Amino acid sequence: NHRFSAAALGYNSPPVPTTRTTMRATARAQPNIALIKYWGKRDTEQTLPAVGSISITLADLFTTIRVEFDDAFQGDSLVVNDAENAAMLPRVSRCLDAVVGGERAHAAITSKSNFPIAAGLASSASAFAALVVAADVAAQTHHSRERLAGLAGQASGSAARSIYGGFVELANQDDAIALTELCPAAGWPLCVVVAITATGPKAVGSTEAMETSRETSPFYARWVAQQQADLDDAREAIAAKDFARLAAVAEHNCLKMHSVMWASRPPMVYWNATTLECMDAVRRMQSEGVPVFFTIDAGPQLKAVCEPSAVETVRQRLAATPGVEAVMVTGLGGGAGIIDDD
Ligand code: 2P0
Repeated sequence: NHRFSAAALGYNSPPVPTTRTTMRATARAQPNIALIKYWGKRDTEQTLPAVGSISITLADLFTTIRVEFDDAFQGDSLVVNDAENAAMLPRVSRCLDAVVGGERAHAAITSKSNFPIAAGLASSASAFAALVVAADVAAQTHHSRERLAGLAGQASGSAARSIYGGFVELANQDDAIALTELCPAAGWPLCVVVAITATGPKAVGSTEAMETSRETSPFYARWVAQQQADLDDAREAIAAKDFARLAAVAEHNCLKMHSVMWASRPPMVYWNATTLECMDAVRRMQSEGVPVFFTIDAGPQLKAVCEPSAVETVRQRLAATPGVEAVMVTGLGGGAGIIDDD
């Protein structure tokens, strides 16, 4: 996946400098949805989370990132969904420094996602997971998968989980994180229906919102203290493929995280009226015996997790909920990997 230009190999001699090398690779990663949420940092420099988390990696939403290092580039550049993106570039450049080293050649990065970005759909997770994998192969740094997860997690806490597929646990260690694939996607093939209730960027980014919660929410310390019990409960539910048990702990953990946000100063309420309508639709399905539960992240979209037998019912009911702009249906998928785009 790396290539040396014809000039570097001595063909077409002048006027191209003979030392010029370009190295490139393209990777794809899927977003993940946390069932037991990450909210809060213990170290903002290293982006170390205050709590562990458990997520599912999705199958059909993805971000594709191409990284090309070239000695001749004058600086890094970033194009996201066909538009130059200066705002994200410093964070992307820092991530490349961490993967490749500060002495690296400059890079041209292009990113494309097939779903709305920056709307609470974990686009930073799929983006940074794909970025570290592409950069590692382009620069031939040969990091281990665990190391790549650590590097993705430094750029964005949730991105570490998108290196892996299926059900993934991120656990806190002394001064690092550890990732475990609890169950592969095919081992318990649940479905996710995403109800889009509003598009466009969110009001407050997660990084800033987490800090506000840590500094001001009276519930933050309790949130951190209770997380291990929720992780243990969810891990056991996944091992037993006990849908009702996973549903109960996931909804509880989600509502607890949002309670921390609501009680922050200033308060952070990511939901809109349609989010609540969707929650009500899920409650009604549950009362009818449909195996489904909801989770909501730092945005207004509702994600309904269900057994495959229920996916058509869940899709129809959420699509028919007033205010829902669109629904997306996906299964669970694998971790980040290189793709051949030539
Ligand atoms: C999660 N979220 O576990 C939680 C639930 C949103 C709500 O991880 O500051 O973009 O880059 O580490 O990973 C979103 O936060 O934040 C997130 P940073 P990130 O999925």
